Amino acid sequence: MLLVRNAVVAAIAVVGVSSVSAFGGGGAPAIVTGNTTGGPTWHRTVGGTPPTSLHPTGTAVPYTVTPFTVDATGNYLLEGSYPTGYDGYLHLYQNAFNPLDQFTNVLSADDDFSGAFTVLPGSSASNAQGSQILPLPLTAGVTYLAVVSGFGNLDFGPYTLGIGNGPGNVTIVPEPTSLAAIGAGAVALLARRRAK
Ligand SMILES: [Ca+2]
Ligand SMILES: [Ca+2]
Repeated sequence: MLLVRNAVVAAIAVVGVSSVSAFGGGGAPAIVTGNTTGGPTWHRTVGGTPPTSLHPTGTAVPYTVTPFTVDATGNYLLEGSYPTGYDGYLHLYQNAFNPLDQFTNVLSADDDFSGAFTVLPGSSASNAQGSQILPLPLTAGVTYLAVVSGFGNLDFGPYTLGIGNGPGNVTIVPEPTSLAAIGAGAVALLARRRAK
């Protein structure tokens, strides 16, 4: 039951992702654009590797979830850019993400990054609220989940998420359309169970 509920949560969150693209060739990053506006909300953590506490005011922050895999084990970077200037936040989970169980499976989280982006084009100098998760060892074939949200409950909007700078290709899985279909099936399953 918990697994089904998590699948529904992930499917609903991914609906906010509007486009996915990846460059060809070895070690290709994935660049995802999306929007957290109107998304489900969570009580986010305070950044760290791993985070160890919940933030006192970021108690109901809209988020989206982007599952991905890498095809070669090694260090990868995650970056978040928030073009409308709201204060965005980036979390990385492995295997599963439960917004009500923030410290299970969490690897790292970051609020602000002031340097030049590596995976995303351009510099974050004009986007001081961008995020970067430092190179972390990721394992080929494991499902990771990038959670984009905001600093505060009113921080939401469009974003660009970049995952890469590693030895292998980054693949967003599953496609948002097929995941939405899985989510619809899970919702129907829940409805049938509740009807009994
Ligand atoms: Ca930020
Ligand atoms: Ca900030």
